[in-house]
Amino acid sequence: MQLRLFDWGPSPFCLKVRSILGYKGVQYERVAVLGPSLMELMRRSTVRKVPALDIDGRMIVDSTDIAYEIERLFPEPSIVPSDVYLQGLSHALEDWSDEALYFLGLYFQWIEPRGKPMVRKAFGATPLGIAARLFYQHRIATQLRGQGTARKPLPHIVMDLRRELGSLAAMLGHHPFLLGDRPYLCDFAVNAQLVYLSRPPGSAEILRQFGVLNEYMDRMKALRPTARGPHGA
Ligand SMILES: N[C@@H](CCC(=O)N[C@@H](CS)C(=O)NCC(=O)O)C(=O)O
Repeated sequence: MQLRLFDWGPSPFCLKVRSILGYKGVQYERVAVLGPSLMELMRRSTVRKVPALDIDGRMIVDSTDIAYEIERLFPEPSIVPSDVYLQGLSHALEDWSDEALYFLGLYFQWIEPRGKPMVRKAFGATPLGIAARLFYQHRIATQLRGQGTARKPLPHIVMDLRRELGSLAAMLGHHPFLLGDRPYLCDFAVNAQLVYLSRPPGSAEILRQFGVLNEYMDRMKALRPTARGPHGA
């Protein structure tokens, strides 16, 4: 089986997929999307977002769909709880991090002034990089205003982020992972957004105040592929 991941290094959704593939020990080719492969992605996906995973010529888009397809093809170690209540909870937490936590990261990366130099660096100074950055700068500002985050003053957004991180810290106070002793899909999703939030200075300084979350991120980073146990050393 041949897997090609259309990937953008800084994207939390790409990190989520890369870390699931890594945890399951799946080999794949990483295709950087900012370059010649962009045209291939545009041609083969109507969603036109990354991550997108080509599995033997079949294109799967959206990190959630990709995660479930990886789970189907490579079931061990499983990232979906067998208990249906926990399955529901894992999905809800995954969707919350993808659809709520993400917008806070996006704000601190693209709108809050201290995040902007990192965006410039990530896109680079090639004509394609500059054009893509300006295009997304406009699109993301519009998106964040429409979604509501960018209409709030900074102290309000800081309060929102503290509340989100506080709720995660409370959940992680008693268990190594969100739903207990082993990581599930929700952990890969949440951790990816935390890593994204750990980069721009504005959100990084808030995240640093939650020691439990920093330990959790270290634990997620230390996961190793294993077909035998629930999680590696
Ligand atoms: N719900 C999607 C979100 C993916 C997403 O928003 N990806 C961003 C990069 S972080 C993207 O491709 N943006 C390009 C665009 O919107 O045109 C997922 O989980 O995969």
